[in-house]
Amino acid sequence: MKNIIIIIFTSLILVLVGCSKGEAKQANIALTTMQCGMCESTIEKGMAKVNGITKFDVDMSAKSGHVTYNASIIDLASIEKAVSALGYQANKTLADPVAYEALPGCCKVGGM
Ligand SMILES: [Cu+2]
Repeated sequence: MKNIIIIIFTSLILVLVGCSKGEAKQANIALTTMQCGMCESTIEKGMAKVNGITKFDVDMSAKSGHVTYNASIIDLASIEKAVSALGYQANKTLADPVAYEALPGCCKVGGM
């Protein structure tokens, strides 16, 4: 009887740990085309609206983003697309040309 309780308990814990691990994922995204603090806030504000993204921190000096997301709602490719839709390159996903054109001059590559 004691053994059965231990087995049930152990499997319950394993299931709980397994679930939380499967959902919350983290990744670094290279944001090579960002130029200034305005880019940072554009990306952070834009990403905050995307369903499935829990957190998106932009590191200006490193030109990269650290994202925490729910893998059962969104995948990395969709996150890259969402960044692209804001006018920025994400990893190897190129910026959406229309969104890029709409960016302020200071936010364009080599812009001023
Ligand atoms: Cu900018």
